[in-house]
Amino acid sequence: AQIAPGAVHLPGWLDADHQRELLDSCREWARPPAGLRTVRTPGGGTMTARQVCLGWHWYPYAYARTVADGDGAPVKPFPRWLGELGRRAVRDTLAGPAPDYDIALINFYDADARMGMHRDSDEKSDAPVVSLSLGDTCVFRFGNTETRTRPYTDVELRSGDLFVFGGPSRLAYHGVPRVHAGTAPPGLGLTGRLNITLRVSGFRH
Ligand code: MD3
Ligand code: FE
Repeated sequence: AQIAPGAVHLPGWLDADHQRELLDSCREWARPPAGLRTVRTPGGGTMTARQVCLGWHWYPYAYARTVADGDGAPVKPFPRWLGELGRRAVRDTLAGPAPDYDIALINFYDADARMGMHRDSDEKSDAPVVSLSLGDTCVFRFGNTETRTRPYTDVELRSGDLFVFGGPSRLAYHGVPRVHAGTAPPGLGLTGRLNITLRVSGFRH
């Protein structure tokens, strides 16, 4: 379903087997070196969702090749198959060119984690962002490009859902006001929620 121009939600895009495979990969990526870390903001706060990056390491508010706010190790490589998955996601949702994805940001939410309203503007490309959800259902808040307040649309994101944000939605404010604990598919073996976003850096390599 199209939520706004360029913002398309495909519930259940990943079947149970593909969800489990992606979860296994996320667990590997979360291991040190350059594994799961707590994101500290320049103002001295900490994000409640913990994160691991592939390809380029994000820290508020720029990208680098090493995990300066973690163990200092080089960021893990972005696998080719993940780029193929991203292109397939775009092909299934939007018209337009097939992007060459080179960044994955993986956010791990426990029951109390949230993400405040923000825009993703640290990439130098306007290619669509691909979002994949695993585990617990969350409330995803999709706003507007002008303000971090109303009007916005709340959508439930469930395990296996795909969301693609391109065109005029690429710079919209968005956030995750809540996670519904205990709603993950019983067979998946995940407590909490995972979100994988695929992005094009637009940087010279
Ligand atoms: C709309 N992640 O990683 S996914 C993020 O569920 C982020 O972890 C949330 O916001 C999460 O930056 C929301 C949906 C999402 C991701 C990226 C977007 C929506 C977006 C980029 C541009 C516009
Ligand atoms: Fe975001």
